[in-house]
Order: sequence, then structure tokens, then C-alpha cells
Amino acid sequence: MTRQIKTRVSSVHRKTNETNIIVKVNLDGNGKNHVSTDLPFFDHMIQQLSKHSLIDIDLRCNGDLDIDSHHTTEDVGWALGKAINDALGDKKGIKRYSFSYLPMDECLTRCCVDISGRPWLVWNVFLPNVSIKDIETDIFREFFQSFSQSAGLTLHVENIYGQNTHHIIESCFKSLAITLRNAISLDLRNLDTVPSTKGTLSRNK
Ligand SMILES: [Mn+2]
Repeated sequence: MTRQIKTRVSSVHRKTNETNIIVKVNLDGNGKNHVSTDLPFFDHMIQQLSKHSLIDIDLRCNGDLDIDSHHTTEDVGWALGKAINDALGDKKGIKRYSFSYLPMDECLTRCCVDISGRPWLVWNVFLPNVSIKDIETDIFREFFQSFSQSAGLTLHVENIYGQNTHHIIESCFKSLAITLRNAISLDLRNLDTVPSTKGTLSRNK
């Protein structure tokens, strides 16, 4: 019997007075991406997320960078998380849980995820209050916070050790990518079932 597996794609358009975002994702892609937020370091991070999760991401954000980078990073996290949640649909057949340890030179970060529909972020990452290009580094918590909320993820990120700020942030994104890649992948032994004894993994149920 040939089994028809539905294409897991979605797009989100979110426009407010602070940001205008269009994002398209394909969960079953190969890591192709076009990312433009006018924040080059942030683009670099979203590109890493796409490349290592194999989620194709097409993302354009026009944000109020004349104020600062806060609204752009936070709202991109929200839109991207919503797109992933939408593309996951009823979550039948997904592996649901995963984790990874991600080394990057002197630095080691662990990310654990449950695609639970019950948003929660644990963020044990100390970032010195410095800027990389135009982004204050403490803003990255806001990205992970809004991403976990709209994607409906229980998400725990911990930087176990590391010195270089660029490495610490990048290892968080790469670890998220590797973790998501496994958690959203389909379990061929369990394709027709939502992996929950409750019977649903919908957001906030
Ligand atoms: Mn880098």
C-alpha cells in the first residue's frame, strides 16, 4: 500500500505598526532559505535554523529598526513559530520529543523540546549585555520566548559552558535546529496516531 503523506507547508502574514512579516515554511524541505530582516546577524541565525532543521524558510520582515531590534526579533519568532505550528497540523505521526547537545568550539549548548501544545520556555543562557552589530544580545531570549509560545513548544535551552557571545547564541539556534529536525520528523511506525495518550497536542489543550 502506498501511503500518502501530506505536504507540511504553511505561510503567515503578520502586520502591525511595529513590523510587517511574511514567512513561508516547508517542514519537509532540505534547508533552503531566503531570510531578510535587515539585521544581518539575526538573518545568519535564522539561516542556521533552516539549514540544520531542513525546514525551508522564506522570511521577509520590515521592522521598526529605527527604534531598536526588539520588535523585529520578537515578532519574527512569533511568526515563524506560528508558521511551524500551522504546518504541523494535527501532529499525527511526529516523534514529538527530542534533544541535542551542540558543541561549537569552546561552547556547549543543550536544547530539549516537547511539541506539546503547552508553550513554556526555560532559558538558562547567560549572555553578557553587549551588542553584535545592531542587536543587543539579551534580545535573543525574546526570540525563543515568542517562538516557543506561538509554536506551542515546551522548550528548554541551556548553555552549559562557553565564552564567545557569537558562539553561545549560534549554538542555541543550531541546537534548536537539530532538535526540531528530529522532533517534527515522522515516526514511520506510528504515522496515523497523535503521540499522546490524551489524543491531542493542539495548542493550549
Ligand atoms: Mn556564525
